[in-house]
Amino acid sequence: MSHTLAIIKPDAVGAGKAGAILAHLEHAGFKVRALRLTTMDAKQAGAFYAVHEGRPFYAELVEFMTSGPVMPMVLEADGAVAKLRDTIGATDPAEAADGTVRKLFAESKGRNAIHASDSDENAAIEIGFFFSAHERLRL
Ligand code: FUP
Repeated sequence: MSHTLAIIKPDAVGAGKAGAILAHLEHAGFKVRALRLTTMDAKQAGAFYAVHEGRPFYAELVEFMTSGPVMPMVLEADGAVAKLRDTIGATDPAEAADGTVRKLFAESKGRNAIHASDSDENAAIEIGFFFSAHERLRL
C-alpha cells in the first residue's frame, strides 16, 4: 500500500461537491487516511505550487486556491499516485476521460475540482505540507 495527497479545490467545496467526490474516490478503492478542511493563504498556495512560479497562470492559480476552503486528504491504495492520477483524469476537464473526477465535477482547466500528487517523491512532500509528523506516523 502507498499514499498520495489529494486536495478537493475551492470550486468543488464551494459548490457542495466534496461529498460526492469523496464517495467517488472511496468507490474507486482508496482508503481515506487523513482529512482536513482548511483555507490556504497566498504564501501557502504560492509555496505549494512553487514549481509553476513564472508560468502565465500562476497568479490566477494562487488566487483561486485561496478563494475558499479546500479539503486536503491522504489516500491509500496499491500504487496510490498513479491510481489517483487515472481516477482524476486530465488537467482540463474537456480532455478528461469519461467517468473521471475532473470530467464529472470540474468546471474548467483552471477550476478543476481536485489536485493529485504526480510522483511518490512529491506525494511525501505534499502530505508533509498539510499533515503533522504525528499524523504521518500513523499512516
Ligand atoms: P495537474 O497535475 O493535472 O493538477 O496539472 P499541473 O500540475 O500541470 O497544473 C496545476 C494546476 O495549475 C492545474 F490543476 C490548473 C492550473 N493550470 C492552469 O490553470 N492552466 C494551465 O495551462 C496549466 C495548469
